[in-house]
Amino acid sequence: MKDSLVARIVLSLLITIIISEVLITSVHSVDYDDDTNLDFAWEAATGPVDHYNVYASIDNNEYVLVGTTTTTSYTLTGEDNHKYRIKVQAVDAMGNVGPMSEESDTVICRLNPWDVNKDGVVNETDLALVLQHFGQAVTESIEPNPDVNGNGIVNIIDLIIVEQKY
Ligand SMILES: [Ca+2]
Ligand SMILES: [Ca+2]
Ligand SMILES: [Ca+2]
Repeated sequence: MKDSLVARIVLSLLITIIISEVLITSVHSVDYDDDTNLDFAWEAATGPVDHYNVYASIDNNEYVLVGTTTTTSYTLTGEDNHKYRIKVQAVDAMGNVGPMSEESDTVICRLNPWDVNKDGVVNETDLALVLQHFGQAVTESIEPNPDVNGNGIVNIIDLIIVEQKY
């Protein structure tokens, strides 16, 4: 009985003092990225952190360990039209692992989002797709996606972006 009490006290010390939970802060103001470098950042855990384990979920699949870092940021390499989220865990030099963080915001990798129908050219077809959905909310990752700037609504801004890339 005594032994297990000691073990429990040591364990709770590990959790509360050595490593705190990591608070994720996404560096994206919008939830899509138009290149393949998807940058994630988080606040440093308190305690003697040696490194962080970074887990990623692609398209809502289960989280997989993708790498470790000694800094408080990580860059995932995205692929076009896939969704990415991460979770992070702090680890100390003894290998004690802190609690898993909350999920980050979802970042959608969308290369050339102004080419709405993804045929390699920006032309009247893309403009027409934006106009067809003008004023509509876009909450899901749909294809083709007329919400060019990824802010959840199809409006004049999306039209302007397509016209600029025409
Ligand atoms: Ca980027
Ligand atoms: Ca097009
Ligand atoms: Ca929009």
